[in-house]
Amino acid sequence: MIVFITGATAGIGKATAELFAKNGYNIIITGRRKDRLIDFSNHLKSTYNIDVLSLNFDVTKLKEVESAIDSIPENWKKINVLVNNAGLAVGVNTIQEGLIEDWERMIDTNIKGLLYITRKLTPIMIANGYGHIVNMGSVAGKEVYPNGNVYCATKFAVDALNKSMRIELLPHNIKVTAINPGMVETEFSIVRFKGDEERAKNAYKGLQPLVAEDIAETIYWVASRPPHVNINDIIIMATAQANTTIAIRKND
Ligand code: NDP
Ligand code: 8X3
Repeated sequence: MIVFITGATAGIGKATAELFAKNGYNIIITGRRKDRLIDFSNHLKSTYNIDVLSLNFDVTKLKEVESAIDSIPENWKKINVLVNNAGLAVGVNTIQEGLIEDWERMIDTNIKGLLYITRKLTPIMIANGYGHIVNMGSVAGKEVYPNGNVYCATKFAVDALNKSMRIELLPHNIKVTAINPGMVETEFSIVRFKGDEERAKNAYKGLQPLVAEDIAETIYWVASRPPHVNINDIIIMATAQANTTIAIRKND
C-alpha cells in the first residue's frame, strides 16, 4: 500500500505520514524543506522498516510539480491514497487592507497547488483502477470569519473541488473525502503570523486545541474503511471550539 502526502515536513502531513508508516504503508513525502524531508525519510525507514520516496518541490510551481510526479518510478505508481494537505494561511487583514502577495500565496498554494497535484496524479489512479483522494479543507471552508476572507475563500474552493472530484472520479473507483478541521496547533499559526511565535501561541491561549495526531488518526480512519464505504466529509474541532468565531477559553 502506498500513500502520497503533500506537505509532510510539518504538522498534519508529517503526523499523517508517521501514522501510515506505522501501519506498514510505503510513503511518498513532499515539501519544500529538503533537510526536513531527508531527516524524516531516514526516521520513517529506520523506525518502521518501510520504503520512503521523497519529492522536494513547491506545489505552486507547475513545472516542479510535473517533473516531480514524472520522476516517480513505476514501482511507486500504485498509489492507494493521495492526501492533498499542503496549504497555509498568510496574514489576517480586512479585505480593504489585505496584502496582494499574501492573497496570491494562499490562492497559489491552497487552490492551484492542490489542482496541479490532482491533475497529475488522477490519470495514474485512473490507470490503476482505484484510489482515494483526501483533501484538506477547513472549518474556514464551511463558514467565514472576520479577517479570514481570502483564506476562507481558498478553503471554500477546496470544498467545491472536493464535491466535483467525487462526481467526476466516481466512474473510476476513486474515493474522495474532505477533512475540515478547526484549530490544530501546528506551524500553521506561525506561518499565518509570519514568524511571530508569541502571537501564534496566543491563538490557542486558554483552550486545548486539536493536535496534528488527531487529524492523522481521522485521515487514517477514512482511508481504512472497507472498499464499499466512503466518508464524504468530516468536520472536526476541539471540544472547546463551537465554530470559527466561538470558543471557550479558561480566561473568558
Ligand atoms: P503546517 O504549517 O504545520 O504544515 C504545512 C505543510 O504544508 C508543511 O509541510 C509545508 O512544507 C507544506 N507547504 C506549504 N506550502 C507549500 C508549498 N508551496 N509547496 C509545498 N509544500 C508546502 O500547517 P498544518 O499542518 O496545520 O496545515 C496542513 C493543512 O491543514 C493546510 O492545508 C491547512 O490549511 C489545513 N488546516 C490547518 C488547520 C490548523 O488549524 N492547523 C485547520 C484546518 C485546516 P514546506 O514548508 O516544507 O514546503
Ligand atoms: C485553519 C482553521 O479557523 O484558523 O484552517 O481558519 S482557522
